Amino acid sequence: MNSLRGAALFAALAAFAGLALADTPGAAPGADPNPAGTGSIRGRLTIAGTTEHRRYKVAEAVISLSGEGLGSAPAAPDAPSATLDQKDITFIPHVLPIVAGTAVEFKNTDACMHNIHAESDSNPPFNLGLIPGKHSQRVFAAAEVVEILCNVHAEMRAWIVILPNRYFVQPAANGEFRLAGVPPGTWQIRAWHENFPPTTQEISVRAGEESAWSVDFDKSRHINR
Ligand SMILES: [Cu+2]
Repeated sequence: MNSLRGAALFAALAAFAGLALADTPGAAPGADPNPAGTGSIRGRLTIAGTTEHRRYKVAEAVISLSGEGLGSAPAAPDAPSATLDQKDITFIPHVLPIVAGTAVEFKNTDACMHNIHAESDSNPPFNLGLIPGKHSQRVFAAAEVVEILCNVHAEMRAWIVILPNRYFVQPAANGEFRLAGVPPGTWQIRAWHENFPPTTQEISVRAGEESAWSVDFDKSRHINR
C-alpha cells in the first residue's frame, strides 16, 4: 500500500472510531452501540470510594487507552480544533482532553487582561498575553499533560491532556464512563486526575463484549495544587 493510501485509510478508520466514541444515551434498550468487530469498556471512577467531594470533581478526570495497534494520532485530527476560554477569571474548561495534533484556540472573553503560560515539555512552551476580546491559536503535536497558568491571576489554572489517539472519555458527575468502539486487543488503560498520581493497568477488549474497569483514587496520595 502506498503511503498516501495508507494515510487516507488511517484517517477514515480514525474518523470511524471518533464517531463510535460518542455514547448514545438515546439508543434503544438492548441495541449494541459498538460497530461490528469492536468492544467497549464501562466503569466508574471514584475517590476514596465516593464521588461526593467538595474539593475534587471526578468529571475532570480523563480515562484513556494506549498501545501499539490503537494507532497514533493522525496528522489532521477529525476535530482539528478545541477552545480554552478565559471567562470570569476562570479557564473554561478546567480540563481539556484532545488528540495530539489538535489546535487549541485560547480566548479572552473577560474585560481584563489575561496571560497564558503553558508549562510544556514535549510541546514548545509559551507565555503570551491576551488582551480582552483577543484570541490566539497553538497546535499541540505531542502527547503529554500540559499545565496552563495565567500569570495575571494566580488562582487560574487549567490542564490540556494531549492523548495519542481518540480512545478517551471523561466520567460523568457520578463517576460513570463508557468507551465504545474500541478495537479488540490488550491495551493500557489510564486514569488521570490533577490531584492524584495517574493509574495505569492492562485491559483486554473483545469484539462484541463489554469489559469492566473501575478505579478508585487513594485520598492519602492527594497532590496539592
Ligand atoms: Cu488571568
